[in-house]
Amino acid sequence: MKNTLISEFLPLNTVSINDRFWSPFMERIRTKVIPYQWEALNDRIPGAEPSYCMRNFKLAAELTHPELNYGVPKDTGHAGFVFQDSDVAKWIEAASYSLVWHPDPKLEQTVDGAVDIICNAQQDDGYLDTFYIINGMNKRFTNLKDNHELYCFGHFLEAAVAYYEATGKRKLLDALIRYTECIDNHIGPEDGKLHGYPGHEIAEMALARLYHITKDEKHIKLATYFINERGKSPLYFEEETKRNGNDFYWKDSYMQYQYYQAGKPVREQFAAEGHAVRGVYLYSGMADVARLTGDRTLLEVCEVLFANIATKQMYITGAIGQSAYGEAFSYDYNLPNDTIYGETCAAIGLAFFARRMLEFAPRNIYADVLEKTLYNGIISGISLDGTAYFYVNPLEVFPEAAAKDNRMRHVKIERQKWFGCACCPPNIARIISSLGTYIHSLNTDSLYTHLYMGNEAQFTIGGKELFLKTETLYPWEGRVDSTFTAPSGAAFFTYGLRIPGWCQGYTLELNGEKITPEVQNGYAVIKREWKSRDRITIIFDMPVVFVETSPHVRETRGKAAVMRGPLVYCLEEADNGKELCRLHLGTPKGYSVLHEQDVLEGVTVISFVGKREKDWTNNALYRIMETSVLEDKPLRFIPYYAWANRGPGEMTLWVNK
Ligand code: FUB
Ligand code: ZN
Repeated sequence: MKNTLISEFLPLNTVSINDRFWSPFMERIRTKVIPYQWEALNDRIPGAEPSYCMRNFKLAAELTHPELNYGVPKDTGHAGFVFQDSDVAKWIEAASYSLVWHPDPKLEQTVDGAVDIICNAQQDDGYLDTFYIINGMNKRFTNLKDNHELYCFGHFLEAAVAYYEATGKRKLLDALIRYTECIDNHIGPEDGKLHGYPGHEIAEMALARLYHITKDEKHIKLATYFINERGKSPLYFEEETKRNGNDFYWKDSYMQYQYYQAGKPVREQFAAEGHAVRGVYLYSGMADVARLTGDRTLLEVCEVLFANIATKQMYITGAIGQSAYGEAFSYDYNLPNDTIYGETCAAIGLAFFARRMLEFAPRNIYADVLEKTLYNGIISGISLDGTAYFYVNPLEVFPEAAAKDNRMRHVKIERQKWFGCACCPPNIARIISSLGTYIHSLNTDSLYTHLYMGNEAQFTIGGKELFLKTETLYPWEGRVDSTFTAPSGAAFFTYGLRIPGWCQGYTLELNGEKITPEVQNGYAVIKREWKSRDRITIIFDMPVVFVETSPHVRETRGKAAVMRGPLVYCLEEADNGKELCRLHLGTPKGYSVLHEQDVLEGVTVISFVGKREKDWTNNALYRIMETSVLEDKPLRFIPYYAWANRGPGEMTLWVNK
């Protein structure tokens, strides 16, 4: 496997999306979210928790260059979380992607301004973290476990690469290359360096991305070191804790160092454990390093970890992280719906992981998870008007419980304008604005389509340049039409189209003729010479289906979820009244599946006559069980991602069978 680049997703600048479902999301990110988040990072949103992010950078810049005056009072300390810097990094990344598909000189100027402030805070030796620049550089690198230096570094690397790729501007990239050198000078295997690694992973995948640009072996070596050193005995975090008198918050927890995925070497970790975002960011970095260095043992662990998540610890929406305690994975088949954590960032991290596994092999198990997260558990994190966010994504809410039951303290029933810990909003912005890089992947002799949406892609295969234009109303309708254009002549290659795991039946046509190509790992593969006007039409059957969970899952016993295509549906109080727990699916005789353009920015609504448990004649709390207690009740389901856009109320995804 050494150095074989198995396949790569087409880069953002070669894919343009024009899609009925996704384009409005992308436009909202561009026109509302990115400008709104810039205001939030500058503490200019009335009524929202201040971010302090840019204020910290300005202060750090003023301390570094006393001749500068951004107007931040000198006695102001660092404010917000230790990882506040990462918010602007994610924002720059999102803005960069949007500049690729929608050039905007004004936005570019704003980013340039932010980059100037950030770079003014950089120290002579390349160091760049406002928490320590403001609080005392003598303390830096003394708490890699908890203080997020390498996390902020990783986010900035991603931002720097994205901004460079979008604009060709090197200022931030060069600053980050210097910061990488600074870290390399302090951390690594050599004597005299700290044998540490990130307490919150992301630097691993960010360094892999930097390496992609620089081809500097030092960069991939550092990523590999972070991964291989993690969890080795003697445990760096333990030694660091003792040496520097740091706290160890998880010492009495069942997780211990596995909270950081550092309780054992990564190759001995076979189930996803600990903080969920950290976990999936680490696994994504492991997949990158495995691919770039040809490390099969690392790939095998990634496969095992992916399977553990997808088959035992993932919600039907693609949400992960079952436990608010530690924002963490918990144990197999434990999938509570109301006390779930399901952080938006964790679903995003899972999409990163799935995308990377697809680069190893086009397998629909990976693409199914990618699609599930994108259409459900990720976009549930943002309101339909793009101005409010969920951090926690429950699958069931009962407003009074969310307010008064301590086990649900973390659950909000309405999206928030911003958060003190605002990791999720800019993370949504960066994944949606980079959606173009999640659709098709390419290797020397094959093109694969993993996600279906309206787009036009440009790629080169066998020395020939080709275009592939896709038109579809997916996920509302199952028909997808794709047409090749081959201006430099026909090209011989394999085209693989994903057959989604949810799909029970489909037809495939090539130039109007029905074909039945071989299906490999969930991809219909067509090997031929492709020429201009070759047209592939795939029509997925998209009936309404009821889905149940494995009998090992206690929380959904006797319940089923409604799905259509990749979308998971839910019931809301706004459509179905109170006490959703009394509703039953029954045995519906027919469904209405109607696209309602004026509902929730345009959604396909599913309605049918189900059942409701009748009122009791007396108002007792208990009674002897009776048999016939159900009455007919029209049920109206909306896509889960669109819930909580019509004011507070109950919601449930799982419904009594
Ligand atoms: O620690 C940084 C980020 O804040 C994590 O990824 C999120 O889970 C939140 O805790
Ligand atoms: Zn988050």
